[in-house]
Amino acid sequence: MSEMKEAIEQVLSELNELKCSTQKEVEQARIHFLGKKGSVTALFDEFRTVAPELKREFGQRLNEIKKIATAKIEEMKTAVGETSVKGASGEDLSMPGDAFPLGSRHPVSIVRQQIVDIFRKVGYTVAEGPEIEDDWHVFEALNFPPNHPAREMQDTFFISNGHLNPLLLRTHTSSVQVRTMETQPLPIRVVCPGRVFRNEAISARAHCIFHQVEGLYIDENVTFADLKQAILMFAREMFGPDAEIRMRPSYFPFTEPSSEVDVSCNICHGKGCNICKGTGWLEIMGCGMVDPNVLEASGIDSKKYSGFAFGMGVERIAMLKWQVNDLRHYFENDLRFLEEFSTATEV
Ligand code: 2NM
Repeated sequence: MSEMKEAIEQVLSELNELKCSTQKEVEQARIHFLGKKGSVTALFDEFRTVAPELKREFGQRLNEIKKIATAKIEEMKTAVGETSVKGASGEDLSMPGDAFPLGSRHPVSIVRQQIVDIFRKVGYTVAEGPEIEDDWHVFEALNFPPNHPAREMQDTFFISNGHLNPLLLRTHTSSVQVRTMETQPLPIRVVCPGRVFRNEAISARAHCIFHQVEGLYIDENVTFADLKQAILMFAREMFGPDAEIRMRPSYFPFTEPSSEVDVSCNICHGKGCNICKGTGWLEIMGCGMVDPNVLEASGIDSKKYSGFAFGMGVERIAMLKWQVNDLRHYFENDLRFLEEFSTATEV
């Protein structure tokens, strides 16, 4: 029976030295000791040949060994983390998954949201409308004369022609503001973000699709001073508290007077750089007092009410913010460009 004793000692010392660092090793150890052909199982097989008078002693010893082996395996399982869940082909379903790379917001989307949020904070609501519009909402109601060049085929994408009120792709989101004036009660404070379409040759500075945010404020006694203050507020929220604005006279069919707005260059702070072409100023938007003809066309009494409106290109604001030098970057979806904005934390 000395062989049996030796075998027992051998198994005990192996159990003593057992160390596992993975689930797989624990399972291999379990098979090694307690599996059908395991060493502990083998001792029980051998037990059958033990002389009757020794059965009691060996029996107790073997039961002890089995207990020790089982406890040791359990201990190892806990030590390496017993959370494994096996899939159909044995893979560990509890393993953490591969990190899925998150995309980032498109710069146009980030800036459009920023612009809208600046005006929402001071009480403007957001309105959206159709991209396919009719002549009335894009031109007629906005005081465009019948022969205005913007109405020509080469500037506007027409969908149906030859009607009194043809369908076309909107060239500005002012059409949404016309719809707001036609349907909403006064006073009106609204911003209209959206995609607009112009039949232009694509270049670094022009694209046939771009994004606008336009704003409209109508109430009794709204003045140009209110317009100026609203735009100064916007410029400082967007470009920082030191931003200054200046207004240059301009012309739009839907506003009178009309103005172009520049913001002080946030790159060189007026010293002159190639972004502001040495002028210290960057053009950011157009604006003006809504022409009484526009109010009347939407059924608003221009004797009682007045208002201001403004419009800006989202791509242009984003270009100034991030010094993007070519509009086409916004539409090419080159990941090397888009990933530049993955750390732009602004909503
Ligand atoms: C601009 C510039 C100036 C404008 C006018 C209107 C409306 F509908 F009230 F007449 N909406 N937007 C406007 C005025 C837009 O964009 C450069």
